Amino acid sequence: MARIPAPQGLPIVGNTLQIPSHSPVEHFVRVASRYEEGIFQLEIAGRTVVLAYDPDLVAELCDESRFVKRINPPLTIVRDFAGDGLFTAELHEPVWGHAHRILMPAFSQRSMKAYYPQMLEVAEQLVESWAGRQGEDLPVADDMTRLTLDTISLTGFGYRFHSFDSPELHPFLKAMGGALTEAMLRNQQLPFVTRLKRGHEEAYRRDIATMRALVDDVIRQRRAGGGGGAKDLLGLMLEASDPRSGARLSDENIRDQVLTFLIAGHETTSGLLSFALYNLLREPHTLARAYDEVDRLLPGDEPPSYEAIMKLDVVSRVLEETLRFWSPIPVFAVNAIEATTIGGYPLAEGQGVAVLLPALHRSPKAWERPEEFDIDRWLPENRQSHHPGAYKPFGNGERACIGRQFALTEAKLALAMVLRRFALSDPNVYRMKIKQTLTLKPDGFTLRVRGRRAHE
Ligand code: MNH
Repeated sequence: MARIPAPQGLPIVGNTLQIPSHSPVEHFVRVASRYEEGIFQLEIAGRTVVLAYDPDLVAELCDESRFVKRINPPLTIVRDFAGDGLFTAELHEPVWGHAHRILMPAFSQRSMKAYYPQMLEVAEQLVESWAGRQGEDLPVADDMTRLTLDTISLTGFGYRFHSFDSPELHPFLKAMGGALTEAMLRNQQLPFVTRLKRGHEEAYRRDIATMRALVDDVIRQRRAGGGGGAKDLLGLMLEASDPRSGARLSDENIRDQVLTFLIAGHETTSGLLSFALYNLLREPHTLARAYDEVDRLLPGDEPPSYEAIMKLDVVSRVLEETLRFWSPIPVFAVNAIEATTIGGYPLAEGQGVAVLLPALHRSPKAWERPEEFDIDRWLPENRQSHHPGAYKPFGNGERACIGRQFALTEAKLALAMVLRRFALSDPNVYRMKIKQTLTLKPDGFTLRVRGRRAHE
């Protein structure tokens, strides 16, 4: 049987010390470039971590009869604050099924149409805010975070952060960034090191308390407002029961879900939009096609209709190719249900395998000219030839992203509103620098806008 390639480590600590604590994924991608096999393993903090990025191997890992998502580090650490919300619950915990079935209807295409007026309201705030700052360096990732946080909280919970009214980001975001970064660091530490870092522990507990206090406020406001009626995420969680078992969600579980959605529902979409704007500025030809499309499908100054946004094709493909090139979630993991092999490599029962998306999404085995940003890969006639294991920005199977349509609807709308109103430029010639806090974002990326319409 084949042996999984493994870079040499040190006794006891294995490869732990070779991994830069604030950019583990960039390190993994560098290591991946050395192993054409599309799989390697590391010893990190006492655990054997297998990473795979060969599309054939990933296609096998996506077979749900053989592999299942289990809650291992770093997700066990994220569970400190997300509890048994959808993202961090075990598949076999009954509460995962209850919440999944109660919430699925809230993510149907029909629900997206129902959320659309509120999505539009927040997208208009972004555009107004930028209209007042023409010629300034705009902090892209921060403003995309304002947009996506306000969107999920307003549509999901009827709660307003008013992020565009303040030059500072909301304290919730600072607490969340701190907690996610700490989870990433702990994932690479031996437990005794974590225990030694008392200051980190205190800051971590404070950040979690800050996030929980906000969640309590969201729920309190809803209950004070009569609690009832709303068909948004919070309304469903407070009132609906699981169609299969009749079970309702406990108050504690609702808190975990609200926090899960506040985090999962904005952090990644903010990264997607930031990377999309970065790509458009690097590809003037694609940018020109996008301007052209919004001018054609969204003429005039009227707010665009939901139906018009759904017709956007170039903008859609910009997002799909952005998710290939820069996946905001760079890694997801599955575990072998039984001892097995993939491509001849042995895996013990329960062994975790992390799918390394940046390497998979640029695998020369699956993609022609993988380093080129080419939205025409996503034309219907070209899609058919895609390798079935080569593109997994939203994870896989039953545990794949529940918010995919939500993210794509929101991102299409925001990008279209920006492109219709502004010419984008990057006089500072930004060079990509990734910031990782479990998810990825372009660090320090700014752009400038000026009105495209004659009177601006
Ligand atoms: Mn989302 C799971 C990527 C937007 C809510 N999401 C996942 C997974 C990936 C992912 C990958 C699987 C993780 C794993 O296997 O461990 N999500 C994204 C990306 C975007 C995104 C790239 C935006 C772009 N996600 C959103 C939005 C929401 C959301 C928006 C909510 C409104 N995601 C979730 C939830 C899960 C999830 C909840 C967990 C689903 C489950 O396991 O039941």
